[in-house]
Amino acid sequence: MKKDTILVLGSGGQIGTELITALRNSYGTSQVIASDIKPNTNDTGPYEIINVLDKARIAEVIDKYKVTQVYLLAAMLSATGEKFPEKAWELNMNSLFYLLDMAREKRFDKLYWPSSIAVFGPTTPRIETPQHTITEPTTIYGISKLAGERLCEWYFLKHGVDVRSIRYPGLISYTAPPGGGTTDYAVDIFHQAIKNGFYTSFLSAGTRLPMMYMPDAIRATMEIMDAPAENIKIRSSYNLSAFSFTPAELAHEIRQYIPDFQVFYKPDFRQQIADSWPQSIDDTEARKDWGWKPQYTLPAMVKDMLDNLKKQLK
Ligand code: AKB
Repeated sequence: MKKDTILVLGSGGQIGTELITALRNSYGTSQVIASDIKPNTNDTGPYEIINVLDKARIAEVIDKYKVTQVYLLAAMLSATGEKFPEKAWELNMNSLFYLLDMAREKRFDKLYWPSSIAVFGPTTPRIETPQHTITEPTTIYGISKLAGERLCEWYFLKHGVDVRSIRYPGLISYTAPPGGGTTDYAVDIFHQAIKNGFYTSFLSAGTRLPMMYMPDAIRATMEIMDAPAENIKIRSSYNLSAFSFTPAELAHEIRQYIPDFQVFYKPDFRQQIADSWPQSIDDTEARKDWGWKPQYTLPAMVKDMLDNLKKQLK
């Protein structure tokens, strides 16, 4: 078992649910403290109710368990953020400020904070988007992630804070549902395919976006945190890539298992957000610096999603 005591803030979300299990397998259940804003009676290890906007409460829990690493996963995503811009800004920025400050005060050693492909915008090159390129996001979520990236780098350069980050693409998983993102269709489509045999997509048939299966995202997250500090050359956030697809291509793959599956297209406000994001990502730097390599292809992901969801829904 590895050493370290880890606090995961926002552990009840799409990433947190699976990250907690993976971290507890590596570090031991008692070493990984799950936390979210609501009680969770299903959690099998240490659990604390924490609102990430309550700095004193975060500090209290860090001190109580002598936490050495923090994963700050609580955030408001792109689609919900457009509806509640002030709340999104407050939640996404203040929580990060608090944690970076506590890391600067040496309350704990290492911080993980997720960024997103949402830092890119309509003026960014959309194919094989490079690590260093134009970043002019047009969503509040994207603006908060870009500001967050700049803050992370500033705290590293000025104060030596060991903060590490990945720009996640859309994440696909069968355990916990995503909450309020533009890429959420790529999870919901599986549930509806199995339950009803049809799905109405809020993105158009040809909208290509970068995506990743959750086991790869969890592995990437743990690998970047495990890498020697000197290998982490980028202290804003790393591009990360697995595969890209459109709703029509995903539906085609699902039809290999559910031949009568039908998809209807009714784009809404999320179409504009998707149109401002890259279609594919160049993740050379992550591969070079800390050995990132995705394992799941689109067909492998679709098979695994359907196998697991069918078992679950039974
Ligand atoms: C969203 O759609 O908002 C997120 C993301 C790409 O960061 N899944």
